Amino acid sequence: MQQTLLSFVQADIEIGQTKSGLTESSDSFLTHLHRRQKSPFKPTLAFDLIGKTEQHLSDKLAKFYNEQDLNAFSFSIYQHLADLSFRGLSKNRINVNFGGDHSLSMATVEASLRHNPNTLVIWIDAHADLNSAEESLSGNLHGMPVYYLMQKPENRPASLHWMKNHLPSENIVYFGVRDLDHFEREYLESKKIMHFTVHDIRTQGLTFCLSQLAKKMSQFENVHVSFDIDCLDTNYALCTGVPVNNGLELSEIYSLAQLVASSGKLKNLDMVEINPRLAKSALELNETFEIALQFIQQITEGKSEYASVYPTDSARA
Ligand SMILES: [Mn+2]
Repeated sequence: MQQTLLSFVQADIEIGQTKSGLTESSDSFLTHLHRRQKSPFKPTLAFDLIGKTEQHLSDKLAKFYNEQDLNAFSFSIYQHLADLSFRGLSKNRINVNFGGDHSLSMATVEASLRHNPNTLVIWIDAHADLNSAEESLSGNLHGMPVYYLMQKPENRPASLHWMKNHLPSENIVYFGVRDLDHFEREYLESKKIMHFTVHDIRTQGLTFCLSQLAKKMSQFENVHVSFDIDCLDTNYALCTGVPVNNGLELSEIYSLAQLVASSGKLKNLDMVEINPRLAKSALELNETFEIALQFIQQITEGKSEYASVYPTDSARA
């Protein structure tokens, strides 16, 4: 059977939020994958392990309410992750960064931009993750990555000077976003950042939204997809820290995945915020990893051979 080889980085970082367990996600996913490889419905994906980087929650939670808090923290793990992700990309195949919380995308998007500044980021998430430390109510870093990616390097706090590239506001598109605070809403409007809320997708139609996205993708050489599992509706087992209802359906994320696959431009992919410890059962965790696996397969190969065997929209209808 023809297999697709992908680079795989274990981005076991969980300090961007407050629930332990995200550092176990990539190992659990690999266990799930190995079990699946022994089943009759073998995935066609194979992963080349590039490396692993770990940052566990310690007793003292990392909270960031201002620049001083950011500068008091060592981002060496993030810097290391950026190097690993860049190494994965340099192998001339699609790289997957399996998280971890969404703060890790500061490092992986930095790697994508280092690889090619002409990169479009597609941020698939219930949240915009667009707060500065000063604007954040929670002080959780996983709500801030896009803000710091979009800052000019010289304006960033000293602890983020390892980030050499900046993400222009026209280089990002949001998909599935629906839980925005006032600051983020203003930011999206003032910077004219392209975004498709779930409401937009339902009122304008998925086909129209995807055609707009396709037009945007055509202006770029490379695509980085940052996939937060909480983009999906809470009907699905998500095992995630900040679920938001009225989310995307599986068929919608698979259509998006196929569009990206058909462009042939995907280079780097984040899969974040699946916390095995938040699963109510082993079955529930399996379902979530199965969604992740199918999404990765669809977005890298443009097909899924076993979608009918495992949970799908129709099975849940
Ligand atoms: Mn997120």
